[in-house]
Amino acid sequence: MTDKAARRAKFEGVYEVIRDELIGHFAGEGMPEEAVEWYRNNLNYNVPGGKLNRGMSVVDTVEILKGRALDEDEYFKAAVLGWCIELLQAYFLVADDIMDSSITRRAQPCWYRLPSVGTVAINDSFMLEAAIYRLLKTHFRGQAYYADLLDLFHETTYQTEMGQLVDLITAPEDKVDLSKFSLARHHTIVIYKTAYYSFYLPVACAMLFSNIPSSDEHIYAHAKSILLPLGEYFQIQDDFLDYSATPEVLGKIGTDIVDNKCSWVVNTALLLTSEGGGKEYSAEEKREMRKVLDENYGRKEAGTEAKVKEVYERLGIRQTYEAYEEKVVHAIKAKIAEIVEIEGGLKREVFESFLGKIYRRSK
Ligand code: DMA
Ligand code: MG
Ligand code: MG
Ligand code: MG
Repeated sequence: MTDKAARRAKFEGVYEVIRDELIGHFAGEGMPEEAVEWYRNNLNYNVPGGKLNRGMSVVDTVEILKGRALDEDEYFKAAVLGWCIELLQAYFLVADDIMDSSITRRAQPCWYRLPSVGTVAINDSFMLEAAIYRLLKTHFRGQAYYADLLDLFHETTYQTEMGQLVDLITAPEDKVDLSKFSLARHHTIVIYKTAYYSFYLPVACAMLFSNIPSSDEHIYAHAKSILLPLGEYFQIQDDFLDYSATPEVLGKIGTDIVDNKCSWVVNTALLLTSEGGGKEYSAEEKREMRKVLDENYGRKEAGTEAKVKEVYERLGIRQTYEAYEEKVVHAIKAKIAEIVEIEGGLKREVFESFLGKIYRRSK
């Protein structure tokens, strides 16, 4: 087993413990056996099968901050925090797939798409969220930073929901209006719906766990100033892969074009077909491509999605993306290099490790 696979297996081992603990509590409330079975299925179907980047980052970050390997108890507790983030993610994804009318997730049908599940998935998503607070109560109640941890999860959940709201209302099903889109609107959406919970949350959890006091606000603010741009880059990758990756590799079928989403890809296409952008095309060609986008984006009719993708190919969005990726990674590396490492503060390796996990990812 590679070192990476072994680290993953160890982290997954902790899932078994917390799952059984959650089910044990649920059964202990005298719930009927069929409900116990339902809850177990909900957890097993929706929580463990992802990349686990967010969850494992808590453990990795704690190790980096402490500058040593963790003892068994420290490892277990850090991993519980990691699984709390994976539960938060599972909660958001079960709901997100309903709202985005998605078909598959992690190479299996979306939970709500199972005929035996349907709209019960809405309550199941709430139960995944509630599991976070059970775990925090069981394992962290006695810690001085318990209130900070609760506050962090609540705040982050709210931020994500704000982002989801803007994402959803910018993409009305019945009214396509590409002039409403902009990279500024996209920036707001992705910072809120993705960057806080995927990048800031794991590091802030690890910082609290490592006893960096929340009153050291400047340290948390400094971490945020690097992690939010990293999160924006990550969601731009997600937007790009939605159109460019095969479902076999991605584990999910892209829905952004049909769903009328304010994605980085369509915003880039709008820019390249605007008067100032895309210098290699004549004004006539740009008008023509923009017309194809206006008439085919966000539509359910057969063939419309393919027409939009044709314009993306013609515009060379893949090359634009590659150039974007190199530029943003350069800028993030420059921010990381600015960190002055002091005792009890941040370490450059925390951010380098995150960047290493996502740079040029294909899924
Ligand atoms: C992801 O947005 C954000 C949250 C909070 C789940 P998305 O709909 O682009 O995600 P995905 O592509 O995984 O459905
Ligand atoms: Mg989605
Ligand atoms: Mg979504
Ligand atoms: Mg997406």
